[in-house]
Order: sequence, then structure tokens, then C-alpha cells
Amino acid sequence: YLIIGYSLCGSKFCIQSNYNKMAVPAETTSFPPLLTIVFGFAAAVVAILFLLKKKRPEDSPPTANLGIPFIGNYIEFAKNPVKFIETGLNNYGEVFTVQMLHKNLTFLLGTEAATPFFSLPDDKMSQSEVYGFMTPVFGKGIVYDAEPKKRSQQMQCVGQGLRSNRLKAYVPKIEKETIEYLKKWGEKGEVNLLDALSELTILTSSRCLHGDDVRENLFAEVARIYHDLDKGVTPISFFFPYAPIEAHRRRDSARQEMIDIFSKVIRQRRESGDNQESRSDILQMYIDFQYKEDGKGLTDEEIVGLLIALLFAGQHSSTITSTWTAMLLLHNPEELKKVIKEQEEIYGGDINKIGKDSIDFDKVASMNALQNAAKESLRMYPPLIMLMRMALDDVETTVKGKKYVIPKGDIVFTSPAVTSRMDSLFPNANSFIPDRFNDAKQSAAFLGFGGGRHQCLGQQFGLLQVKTILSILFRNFALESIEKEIPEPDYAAMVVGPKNRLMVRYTKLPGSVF
Ligand code: X2N
Repeated sequence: YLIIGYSLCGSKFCIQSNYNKMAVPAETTSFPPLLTIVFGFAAAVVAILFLLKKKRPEDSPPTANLGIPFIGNYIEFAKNPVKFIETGLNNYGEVFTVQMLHKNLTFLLGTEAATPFFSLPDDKMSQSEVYGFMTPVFGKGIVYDAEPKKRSQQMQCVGQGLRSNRLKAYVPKIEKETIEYLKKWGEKGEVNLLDALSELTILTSSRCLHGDDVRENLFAEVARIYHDLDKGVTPISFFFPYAPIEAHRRRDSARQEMIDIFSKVIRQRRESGDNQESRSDILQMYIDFQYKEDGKGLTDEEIVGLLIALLFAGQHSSTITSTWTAMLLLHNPEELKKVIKEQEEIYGGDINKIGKDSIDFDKVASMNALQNAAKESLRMYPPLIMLMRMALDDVETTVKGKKYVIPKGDIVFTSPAVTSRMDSLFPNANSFIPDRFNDAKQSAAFLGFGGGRHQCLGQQFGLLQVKTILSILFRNFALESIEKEIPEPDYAAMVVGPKNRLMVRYTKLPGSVF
């Protein structure tokens, strides 16, 4: 880098050396073009960072080089992060470190190596440093940006709204939205499944999360604002969350708008004495929530922050999962047959006659084949292809008994996308085999919802939402994929879904509710 820096500088801009004094004509030494200065300066900074870098201890993981020197790692990572990590796994094994500019990224793949990633407490494996790029979306002091005590209480509050006894109340809400939405489809036609399920998912999320009042009076506005927030999470935001770009300006004003809208709703609800009985949505839970220590409630900004975080978390993951699940079932007729047969058993009738029958929590809970299909889709195409932590201390891990020490300060990665395709964990990893989740070992290796200490709080809710939607869809329409191939995942996205459109042909079934 010093060489590049000097030669760039030296070519136009006289540095104090005899060589240049003689070789460069006087007029070109007078004023250096801006680009040259910038380039030279950047190169010098990088060079200094390299020179200052501490040598890593003997027992730290092997260092991988996966592209042309210096910037190759970054380029290969940005092009296709999953392929990048897979190459590392094949060439260096389940633990390796990649230097990206001045940072060390350490990858832990497979159950054994990733154990400390999932099980160590936050003061060793920390989320707040690496997920800081979400803070301008969710807001200051929300989730990853909250101090530990506050965060664990927020998480408890979030968890409560997304678990067991609460879930029963969400099924009729999801059912109502799904039927209203599918009504518009008519007798037969063609749709882009990803777009359709994206629209349907945000409608169902809004009804469960925000409640009937917001869903019925403010949905169009909330959906528009959510769109701006969502577009504010780009690969650029991941590296520079506050870069002065248009997407970030829109993101910031969208968050303010969200606060303005919901502050009014919260005030109205407080004034009219709403409570958990009158409103069975998550917003009401947050309004009534009290922190344990001081009995104080959440501020309006905190409530809105949590609502945004949940909407964001649920929107992409559920849309993507329901789309892949439907698509993979349509491309695997034997597996689709099992799912249809299960619907017929639960509803006690032919698939052509059970569209009118309503759905409830117990029915959804008994849809095991459908759930295995959804989990298998998540295994093959996890929307979160990688998860991250910052090592706040030296952290030990082992691979086949061999010990490695990850130095303090490393950014630690694991990858559900890569781990899920390891044949050692999932035999025939590239085949769609939903029944594999009846096997305890493969079930335990599943990373579609992360795992350990910070495993997904929304997993029951997400599966409930996906299963309810797909049950209603399959009982009311016969579907056929127009696409000959299953599309590739779009690894350039922050939350990874199918790259291309996914057209399906549908025909209303005779026993349909419509
Ligand atoms: C070549 C620059 O660099 O364009 F949301 F309450 C809410 C998400 C963690 C994504 C890591 C890929 C970087 C490509 C760069 C809540 C449901 C959560 C949980 C492309 C040009 C959020 C970072 C993705 C790096 C890949 C963090 C989500 N359940 N949702 N092009 O999740 O949980 C929540 C939790 C992550 C990533 C990347 C590129 C709780 C480039 C230029 C170049 N990744 N990635 N959630 N790339 N370029 C969530 C976990 C949390």
C-alpha cells in the first residue's frame, strides 16, 4: 500500500525526492488533482493500519485468503457471501479468520465450532456493536441499542406477546385478513407469489401487532412509512449506517412519522381506557407494560421502536418463508401430497370440500407436515444467511477437540445458510426432505431461528402465521408453479429471499369459502 500510495502521489505530485525533482516537469508539480490526494491518503491510512496491526497469537484460528490480496476478501464477500463462507469452510475448515480491511472476521461453522457463539453471555459475545446498523431504524435505546438490563426487560415484553396463550387470539385475525385478501383472486389466474404473500403478510402482521383500529383506519399510511424504513436498510447501511444518502434521509423521517402516528393512537387508547380484554393486540400489551425495577411504563418512542422492530423482523422472514414453502411444495409433488392429506385428516374431508371450514389454534398446532415443510424451507433458504457477534474477550472454541482462541475484538460470524447445507449435519442437504425434522439430531442442528441464548422470539408466531396462511391457501385453491426452476436466492439483499419473480397459476376449489 505504501508503494501504491507513493507511486500514485509521485506520478503527478512532487514529493521531496531527487528522483521526482529531476523527472517531473515543473508545471505538473504545482497542484495535485483531488483524486490523487484522496487516493494517496486512503492508501497511506490503510498502510498504517496494516503496519500497526498486532500479530495474532499462535492458537488463534487460521487466516484465510479468499481473493486477490488486500481487497479481494471484501469483493468476494460482497458478491456472494454464502459462496465466500463455503469456500472458506472447504479450504480452511470450520473455524477460520478473514481480514477485511483493518477488521478480523472469524467464522464459526457447524455445531461444535459455533457452540460459544450461541451459548456465551453478552459480555463475551455481544450483539450491540455488530447490529448497530439497525439502530437508526428501530430507534435509540431499542433492542440491540438498549443497555443490558433494559434490553432483557424489553425482550421479555416482546416474548410475552409472541408466545403460547397469546397466540390463540391471533389465528382469527390472520384468518380474517387471509380470506379478505384471497377473495380478490377470483376463479382462476396467475400471480407473483412473492408479491402476493408480501402484501398478505403485512396485512396480517398489522392486525395482530397494531390492532383493529390502526389496521382499519391507518393501514395505507403505516404501510407507506414502513416501506421507507425498509428501503433504508441497504448493504451501504451495513457498513455506514449514517451515510448521507437519500435512503437514509427517508428512513429517518419515516421513523419520526411512525412516532407521530402511533403517539396519537396510544393517547386515544389511554384516554378511552382500553385494556387487554378489549384489545388483544401487541400494541395494547406494550401500552400496559411496566418495567420490573421501577414500575415505569414504556415511553411512546420505545413502544413505536418495538413495533417497528417486530414489523421489520416479521415482514421479511414470514413472507420469504411462506413463499419458499409453497414453491418447494409445488416442485415436490410427493411432499405436497402429504401436506394436503394432513389438511384432509384435520378437517375430516376431501380437499375440494374443506375450504369453507374455519381454522383455530389447535388445528394449526396439529399441522405437523406443513410445519416440517416450512422448517425445511427455512433450512434450505434461511432469510438470515449470517448472524454476528463481537468478541468482547478472548473466546475459546474447539473443532474435533482441537482448541482455538478467538482474540478479543474479532467480529464473529456464523452462517445458518452454510451450516444448513453441511451433509455431516443434514444428510442429502441439498434435497427438500421435510420429514428430516422428525429426527431429533437434525432438529437440534436446525438454525433457521438461530439458537441458544438469543434464539428467535418470534418463531412460534412466525410458524403460526405461515401455517395459517398456507392452510387457507391450499384448501381454497389448486396451485401450479409456472416457473420451471426454483429461483436462486438473492444474496445481495440484507434479508435473503428468492431472486426472481415466482409466478403461480391458481384455480379456485369447489369447496372454497369464496
Ligand atoms: C458489491 C456496498 O457489500 O453495495 F430485525 F426485533 C428485529 C441481517 C445480520 C443481515 C446480518 C450482504 C453485506 C451483502 C453487504 C428484532 C426476523 C431482528 C430476526 C452487497 C456491492 C435483525 C449483514 C446480511 C451483511 C448480509 C440482524 C432480524 N427475526 N428478522 N453488495 O440481522 O435479527 C430484527 C431481531 C442481520 C445481516 C451483506 C452486502 C430482532 C455489499 C455494495 C456492495 N447481513 N450482509 N430478524 N453487499 N455490496 C433481526 C437479527 C438482526
